[in-house]
Amino acid sequence: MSFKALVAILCVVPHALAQTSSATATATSGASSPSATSTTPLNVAAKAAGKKYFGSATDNHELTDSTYVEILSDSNMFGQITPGNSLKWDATEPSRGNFTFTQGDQIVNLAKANGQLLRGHNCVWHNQLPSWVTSGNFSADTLSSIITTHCGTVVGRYQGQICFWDVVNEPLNDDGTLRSDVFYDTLGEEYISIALRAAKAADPDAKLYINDYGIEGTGPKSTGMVNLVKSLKAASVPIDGIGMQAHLIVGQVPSTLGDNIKQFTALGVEVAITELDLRMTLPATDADLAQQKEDYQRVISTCNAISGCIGVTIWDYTDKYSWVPATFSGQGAALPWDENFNKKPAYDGIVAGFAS
Ligand code: 9MR
Repeated sequence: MSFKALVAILCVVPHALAQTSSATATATSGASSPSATSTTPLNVAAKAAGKKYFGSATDNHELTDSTYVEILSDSNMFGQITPGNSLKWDATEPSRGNFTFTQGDQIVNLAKANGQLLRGHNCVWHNQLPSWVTSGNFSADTLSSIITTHCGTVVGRYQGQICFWDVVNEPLNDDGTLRSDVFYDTLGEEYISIALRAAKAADPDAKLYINDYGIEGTGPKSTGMVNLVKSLKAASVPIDGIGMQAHLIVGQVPSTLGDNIKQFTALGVEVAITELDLRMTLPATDADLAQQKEDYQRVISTCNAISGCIGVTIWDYTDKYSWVPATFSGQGAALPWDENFNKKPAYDGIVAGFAS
């Protein structure tokens, strides 16, 4: 086994990364687009600031793109990888009891070969569920056992290899109440503890998270998360972290981001920013890109200032593979690299955020 692979398996954060990058640091973007000037790789910047990693999501179909893979695989740039789709329920247990890990293994093996940490995403979510789960009309007992088998098998498959797990994804409504889905409607709040306990049994050393969007600023949804974590802790349910997705809009970073991260860490859990991107209306102007740089810097420096905010993951790194345009018509340019792999001003904002 290589040193790099061993480091990843032990969930240890490697030290003393070189201050160099194989990626081109000052590539210019399109004829007139402003580009980044920093030569500091992002994971190096995060580690120098005392964070565990700076990471990126990725997806299997992107791994045939050699330019993409070369940048993704640079552990000075990305110290952590999240599989964007391949560990979800529809990918891992498409029919009951039949587990498939080909896609998941591909990304896990890539990260291990690169010496990168992994975040598992996810065990239980209302979305991307196979119809056998949503339409099974299962009793509470049966669904409980289905969740236990699913989370236990998926987390157990990668025991000792995936350091952080989004065990429960997006459980909250915007008003802070629990979302209606097949799990909640059948089992009530208990489905969350069933999933967390199964994950804990399968990998006692993994950090177990609840992950959601719209909990970046204070408000009813963040309060709902606080109450949920309090109630889990009161019941001795294993919970280690809150994942703040942070799918944000340029010019609209919540002013209460720092206060909110602090109210989460005050619960005795860690916080990770798990899916950061900052979208804008297209076409992107130079002013938009300058504002985006400021916004990335603000999010990163806010996490940087709070020791319980342990790392930041962007939801893929290049606009070429962002989820945004397909979901929000007319919007995009949300990531620090443009679709031609040129670094945007946002890149400098991230480096400055870790340096502040
Ligand atoms: O990036 C994922 C995209 O490829 C999928 O089509 C989509 C389906 O719901 O899920 C995307 O990832 C989501 C993540 O799992 C949870 N938070 C929101 C992300 C963006 O939609």
